[in-house]
Amino acid sequence: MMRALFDVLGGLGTGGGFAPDTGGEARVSDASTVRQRFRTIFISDLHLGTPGCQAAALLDFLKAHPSDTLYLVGDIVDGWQLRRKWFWPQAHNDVLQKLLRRARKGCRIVYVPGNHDEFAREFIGHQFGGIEVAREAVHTTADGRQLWVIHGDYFDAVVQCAKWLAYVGDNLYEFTLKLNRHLNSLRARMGLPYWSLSAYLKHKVKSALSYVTDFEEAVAHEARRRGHQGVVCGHIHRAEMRDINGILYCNDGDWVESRSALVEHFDGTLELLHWAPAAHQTGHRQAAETVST
Ligand SMILES: [Mn+2]
Repeated sequence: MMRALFDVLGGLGTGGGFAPDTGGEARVSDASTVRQRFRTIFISDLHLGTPGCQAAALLDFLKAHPSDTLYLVGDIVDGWQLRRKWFWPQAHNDVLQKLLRRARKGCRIVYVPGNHDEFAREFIGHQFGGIEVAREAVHTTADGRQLWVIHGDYFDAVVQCAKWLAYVGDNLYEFTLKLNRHLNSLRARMGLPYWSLSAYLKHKVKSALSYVTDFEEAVAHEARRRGHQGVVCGHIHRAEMRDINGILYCNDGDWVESRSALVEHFDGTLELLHWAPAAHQTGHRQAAETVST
């Protein structure tokens, strides 16, 4: 629903996961790919506890890609949905067990709760089963860049505030329509062609109302203010990696729709991965799920 809402608000296309570090499109990885270890993996918005969570695909992804460090960037368990209706199939247990086993085997796991799992924010500073719970984190890449790691829901309020400012801007726009008439009668007297100030401003206001762009820019702006070189977040279910005014903005996407992750190679290169489950495994997995649920 969130995604649909953002699609309407932002007029989004699909994909578009541009990877500036590798200079190409986001790579598609699947179960047939050779097992590959990464220095760091960032995933968020798993929404365990909802039917939308693609737990089986996530398990395959985690098996195919071990890592030294794993960041869980919020909305891991969907407490909001679980309170309304209990939904907890075996595959969701498997994901939690997989994560705990990974921590036991020496993977550093940092859990930054989001808004759907805000209950976990009570445990900030603690750890369970080797998984550290933190309000936010700063990750240093192998090539020395500092990335601020946050879920991103805080910026809803920032964007709402920006929207309010845009509304004020809209009233100003009404005023400019009047100004436009005067301006153009003046231009006509000077022998200049018609120039639409209102059309120009309308374009400006319209782009100011794009939620996704506002969110991305607000997050990047705050990362810069804090002196980081980049930021990794989730929340809006839109995988992205791009430069925003000199700040590397990374959104690791989600495991409800896009099945995406941000990964760091051992040389510090960052890359967005989209997980495509291998066709021959899908049938097998569905059969297994039917038995276990
Ligand atoms: Mn969220």
